[in-house]
Amino acid sequence: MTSKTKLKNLVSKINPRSFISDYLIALGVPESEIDDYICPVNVQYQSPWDYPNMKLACKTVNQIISNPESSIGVLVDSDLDGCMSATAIVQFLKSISVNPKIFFHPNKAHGLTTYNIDEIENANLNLLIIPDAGSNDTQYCSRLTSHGTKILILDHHEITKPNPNAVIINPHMDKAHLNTKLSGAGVTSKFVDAYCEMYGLNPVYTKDLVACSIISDVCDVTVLENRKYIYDGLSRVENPFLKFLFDKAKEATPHAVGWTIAPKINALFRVESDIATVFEGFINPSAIESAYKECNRAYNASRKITNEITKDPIIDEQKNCAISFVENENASFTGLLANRILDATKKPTFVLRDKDDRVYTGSMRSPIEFASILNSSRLCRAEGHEKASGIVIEKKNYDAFLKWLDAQNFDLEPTEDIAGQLSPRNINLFLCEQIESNKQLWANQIPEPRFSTTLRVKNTDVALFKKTSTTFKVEKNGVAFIKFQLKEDEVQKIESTKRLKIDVIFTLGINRYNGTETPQGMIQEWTIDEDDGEDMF
Ligand SMILES: [Mn+2]
Repeated sequence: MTSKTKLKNLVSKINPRSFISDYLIALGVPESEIDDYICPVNVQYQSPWDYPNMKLACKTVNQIISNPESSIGVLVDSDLDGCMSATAIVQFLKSISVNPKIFFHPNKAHGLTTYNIDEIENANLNLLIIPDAGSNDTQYCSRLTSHGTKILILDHHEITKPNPNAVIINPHMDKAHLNTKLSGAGVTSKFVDAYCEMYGLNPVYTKDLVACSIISDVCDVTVLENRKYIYDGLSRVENPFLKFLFDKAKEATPHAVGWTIAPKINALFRVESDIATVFEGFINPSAIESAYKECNRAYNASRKITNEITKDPIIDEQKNCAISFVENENASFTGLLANRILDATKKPTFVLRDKDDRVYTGSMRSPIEFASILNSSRLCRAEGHEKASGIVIEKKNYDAFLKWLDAQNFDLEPTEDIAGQLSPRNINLFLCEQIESNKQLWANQIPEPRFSTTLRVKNTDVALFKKTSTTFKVEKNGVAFIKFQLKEDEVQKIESTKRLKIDVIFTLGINRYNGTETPQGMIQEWTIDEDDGEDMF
C-alpha cells in the first residue's frame, strides 16, 4: 500500500449480523444462492450423466479392463490438479484391482507432448487415461489410436479443435449446462462416480482431492458446485497423504492448500525431482514418509533458486514498465521473479528469457489489468490473466514494443479491493467470530476479508517487541492491532515520531489469552505518517 493506493470498499456499511452474506454477494455469489452457499449441505451435485460421452467412456473402460491382459496407462499432469486427478483415477482403478502404468512429464508440461509421446507409444497400451489435459492433443491422440490404444480424456480446459480419436469428457462440450469452472480432478471424479454407479460398485471417495484441486487451480469458487466440493472435501479428508499434509499445516482449510500443500507439490515441477516417489505417496500409505521428504527437498531447492534469482536482479526500470532477463535454465521461475519486481517497482513487469533466435518469452505481472492492453499493441502476445500472464515478444518487434509502451499514458496506481472501512470502536467479538468460523470460505476469488482504518496513536502507546524480528502492537478501543516482521526503517519512523497517523489494512481474528477472548486486528499493509492533526474530524 502506498499513500496513493486507491481503496475500493466492497461493502459500504459493515453490519456484523449480515457481513458474511454482504461480502459474498459483493464478490459475485448470486443473492438467491447465498444461504446454500454459506451452508451447502443440501446442494445437489451435477449428475455425471449430464456430461456428453459419459456412458461411452464407462463402456470403453469397462470393456478394456474386463480383459486381464490389458495394459492401462495414466498420464500425470504437472501440477497439483494433475496429481489430484491422477490420484482419483488410480484410487478408482486400484479399487477394482487394476494396476495402471503411470507416466510423468520430464518437464513442466501438460498432456501429450513431443517429450512423452515416444515413451507412451512404446508402452503399447490398450487404454491411456489423460486426466486434467489432452482435449486438444489431436495429432498425438490419432498417432496413439492408430496403434490400437484407446484414449480417455478427463479434462476441464477450453476445447479449441476437434479431437475425434479420443473419448473426451469435458464440461466445455456443453457450456450452457455444465460447470465449466470445475477442475480436472472434478471432471475425473464425475467419471469415477458414473462408472461406480453404472457397474454397481461401491463409490470411491474423491471429494477431498477435488477440493484441493479447485483451490490450487484457482477455479471460480463463487460457483455453487465448487463451493460444495470444497465444503464436503475439506470436512472429510480421506486420502492418507493429504491427511498427513493437512496435519502438518495444522488446519484443513483453503489457506493450508494455497500456502502449504500446493507450493510443496508444485515445487516438484520447478526443479529436478522424483515425482514418481511423491505420487506414490498419494496412492500408497506406506510411501508417505519418503514422498514428504522428496516434497520438502524440492521445495527447499526451489526456494534456494528463487532467493538467488530474486536477490539482486538487474532491473531495467522504464516509465511504464520494469524488465529483467533470466537464463533459460530458470524458465520456471520467471513468474516468481516478476512478482517480486512488481512488489518493488509497482510497475508492469516483464521477466524474459532468450528462448531462441526468434523470440523472447517469459512472464508478465501488473498492478492493473494489462494483458488486453498489451495484445492491442500487436507487438507481443500475452496469454493468461489480465494481471498475470505469459508473454511472447518477437525479437524483431522488441524495440518497437518498448517504444510503444513508453508512448502510452497509463494510470498505474492500482485499486485495492477491501471489505470496507471499519473503525476500532465498531469492531466486536461477534464479527471476529463470524470471520474466523467461516475460514473455509476464504479461497481464490473470495479472499479473507480485509478492512481499513486510520490509527492515531502516540508512540509511547505502541509496544515494539524486538526478538529475531520486531513485532508491533497497539490497542485502540479494546482491539489489539499487531504487525509482524517490521522493517528497520519502520521501527525508526515509529520510535522517532511522537504522534503517529497509521493507515492500515487489516484482517480480523480473536486473541485467546488466559481464558478471555478479545478482538484482534492483524495489520497486512500500512503507511506510517506523522500526525499533524489534519482531517481529524
Ligand atoms: Mn487443471
